[in-house]
Amino acid sequence: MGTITNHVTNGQAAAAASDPELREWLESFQALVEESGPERAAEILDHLRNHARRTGIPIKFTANTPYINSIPYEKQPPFPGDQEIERRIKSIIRWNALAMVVRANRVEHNIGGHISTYASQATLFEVGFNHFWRARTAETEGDIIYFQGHAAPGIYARAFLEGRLSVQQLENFRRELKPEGGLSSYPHPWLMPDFWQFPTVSMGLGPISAIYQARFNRYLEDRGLKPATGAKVWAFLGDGETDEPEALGAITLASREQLDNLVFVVNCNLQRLDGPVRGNGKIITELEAVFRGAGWNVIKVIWGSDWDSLLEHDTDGVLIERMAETVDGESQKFVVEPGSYTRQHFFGGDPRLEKLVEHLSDEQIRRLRLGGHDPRKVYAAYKAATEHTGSPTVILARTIKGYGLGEAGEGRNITHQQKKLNEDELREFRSRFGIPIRDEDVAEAPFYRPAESSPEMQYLRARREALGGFVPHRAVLAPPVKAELGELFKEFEAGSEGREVSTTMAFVGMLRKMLKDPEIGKLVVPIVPDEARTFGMESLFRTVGIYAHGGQKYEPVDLHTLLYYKEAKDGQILEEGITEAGSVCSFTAAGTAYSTHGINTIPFFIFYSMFGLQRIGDLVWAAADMGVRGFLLGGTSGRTTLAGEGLQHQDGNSHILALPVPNLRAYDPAFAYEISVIIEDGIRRMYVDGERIFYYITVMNEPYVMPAMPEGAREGILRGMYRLKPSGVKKPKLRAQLLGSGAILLETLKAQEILEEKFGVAADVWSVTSYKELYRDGLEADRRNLLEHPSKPHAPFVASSLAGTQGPIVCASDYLKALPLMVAKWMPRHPVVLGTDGFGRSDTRAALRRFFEVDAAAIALAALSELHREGQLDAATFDRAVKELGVDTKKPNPATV
Ligand SMILES: Cc1ncc(C[n+]2csc(CCOP(=O)(O)OP(=O)(O)O)c2C)c(N)n1
Ligand SMILES: [Mg+2]
Repeated sequence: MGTITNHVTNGQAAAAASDPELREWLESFQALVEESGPERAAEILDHLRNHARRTGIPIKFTANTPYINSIPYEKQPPFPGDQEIERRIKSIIRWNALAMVVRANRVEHNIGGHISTYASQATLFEVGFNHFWRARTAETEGDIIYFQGHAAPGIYARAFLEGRLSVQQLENFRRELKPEGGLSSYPHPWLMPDFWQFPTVSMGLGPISAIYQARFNRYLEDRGLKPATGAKVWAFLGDGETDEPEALGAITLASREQLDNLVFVVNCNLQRLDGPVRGNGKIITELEAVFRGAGWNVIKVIWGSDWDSLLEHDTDGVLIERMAETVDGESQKFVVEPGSYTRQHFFGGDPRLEKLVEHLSDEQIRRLRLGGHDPRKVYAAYKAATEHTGSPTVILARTIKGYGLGEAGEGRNITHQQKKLNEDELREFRSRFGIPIRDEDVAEAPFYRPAESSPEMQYLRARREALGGFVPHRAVLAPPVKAELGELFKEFEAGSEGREVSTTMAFVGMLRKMLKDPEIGKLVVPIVPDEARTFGMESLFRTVGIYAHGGQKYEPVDLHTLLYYKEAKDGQILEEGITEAGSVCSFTAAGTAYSTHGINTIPFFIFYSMFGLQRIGDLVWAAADMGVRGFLLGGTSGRTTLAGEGLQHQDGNSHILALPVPNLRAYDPAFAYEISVIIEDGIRRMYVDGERIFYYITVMNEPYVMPAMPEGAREGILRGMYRLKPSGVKKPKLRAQLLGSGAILLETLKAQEILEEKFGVAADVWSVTSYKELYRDGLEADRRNLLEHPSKPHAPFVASSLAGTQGPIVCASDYLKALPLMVAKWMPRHPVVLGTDGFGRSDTRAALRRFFEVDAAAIALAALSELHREGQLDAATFDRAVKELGVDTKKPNPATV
């Protein structure tokens, strides 16, 4: 203490040496710090800065601090563990993680896996495992950890030491289809439901999910659904990963909401898959500015303990200056080259720098450890992060990709893809980390697990016991919901009694009732991305409130109205603003709380259907992997139902995009009772029976009278189709079967009238609520028929429903024609399909339906045309139909214009 230069960290000391005025200022500032303390010094600096601004003096803006550790050596807490034993444990895990990948790729060339990511991350994980991450127990909530996906081998290798995974399972890394089971490539809760909690490997999804998870944890606390605890959400991400828009896109939410229960750890190994993340720049500096600018607590862990004394002797600040000016591409080079190179190119050129490392051999220079590989530095950062309050923390930890791989990949551009090591490389790695495997065995890359009685194993167990058990670990914690919801939905089966309502309004009515229900009411989580008014949900603002951790600090402009914008700490609605990505993360957090927290929250996320699966499909895929429960509501859906909005808004796609998600049930209902049957059954299946499914339901904004539910329709609604309105014509000559869905069902009913009244065709109308359900069912029947004895064939539901019917089948929906076509083969006759392939337009519903050829006239003509082709209808009647229905047969194909 005492001299100025010891406290100057950015090279200003060098300038001060030749600038007496500056030196004087620095000395008096130093005196201020010593006499009045750092807080007072900071206050005075603030005043000075403000004064300078007021006087019009331009002050440079920087969100950066010097390129050194945020926690100086003097403030570093003592390391509480046995560093030597922890190093040995970590070395063994390193070896097993590497062996797992090497062995897998020997047996099966190109099966893949990653060595170098975990190699760079081992210390960042091990300090967490040994000192920070609490498991969930009956008493403690447990921390939530998003592990970087392709570091999975390291997590498996640790679980192997912990006795949670067998040699056999390790052998079968990436061979999940082996009869005895294997380990999934990356964290996939669907495939390892007792182990992984959070799928992270699609880059960017982990970080944004972690932010909303931390926020959702707060929401549960603020609403009294769980006690407030000190549990943290930790998210590990790669430095390359931060280029994904999702990774950084929600960081201001985290600071705005003061999520001090959230810690990001960015593994800054300066490399991504192909090469350097910022060869010509500095990723740590860039991220520091971004996160600090967003209001995060930023902790840089750049240099290991070996650098402490060098920095202490850097009295002129030249070392810090050199650190700041070295671009990442160059830093990477120092990892690959010998110490002599670093002496010459990093420490060289300035006698003061050269002198700093005079006492070190080239080998010692090469081994100067970086912060992310030094447990003491990492421990200090984690401790500070967990103790910090008021904002989230990001730790920017400098590591080396492929650490310890030497020639085989340490710091090399090829290292991300390195999966095979030869005997020499294995031997070197073994020796470097001191793994007790004999020379003659090393080529085999055998797994190594010390005896149970060894100090390593005892230590490892003791640490995890002290922290409550093993992580990661997933379990289903919530008991089934005990709700009998039939009564709740009864009113919707009666119809709207002449009132015109849209299915969205009907859904909102159901939501309102569910929110009031004594059993499930508090579990319901409505989520909207700034569309509540679009969907007529604003009445809920007042009744259940909009969630705001800090309550409402202003008087809303519409306070005097009945439905004013009410924000409240215990508000129930998650009004996310314009972020479908963020909203779906909330949906996922709420829909997996049955596992994460043991709470059966039931999310209803309603959004513009075009900006749903199409925009955030990968997040929905990850939610599906997690066994999410809840309801996605695609609002204003249908290509021709959303009048006026045009090409980008009108959705005729989403039911196609819902097809690939295996556990997503997708419905396109037309009437209130169809929706209520689907939701009631859905809640029962998910929350009472515990099925790993979730729902996508499209709702529309077109108002019409909701009919009462026909007798016996329930099963058909759920399985995908039912006969809604049989023809009333007695002894007809001609017949037709009209299948309508969602928005187009009413057109189908109109077509039925036209056919009966004008052309003597008796048409039955069917409501198809889900082509996806029909498709799944048909495929399963086909498969059974393929595998089983032909004497007892299985009939697809679509086939048995239409069996015995007569006349052409016409299917019409507001979605792509591919939907009905995929079940066409199981229909008794090949159907005519009408749909809305092509770009939408802005116009009225009637004009759009005419344009896309899905209006009543088009449906009626399709039936007549088919009858004509079959020889049942004469040419003159067909021509009359074209004329009377006003169909333009020369119009271009809407699918391509
Ligand atoms: C969305 C997405 N795009 C691409 C990939 C393929 N991928 C896997 S790891 C990786 C590089 C990761 O680099 P970084 O984030 O720096 O992590 P590191 O391995 O260096 O820790 C890439 C491109 C992916 N998993 N997800
Ligand atoms: Mg990286």
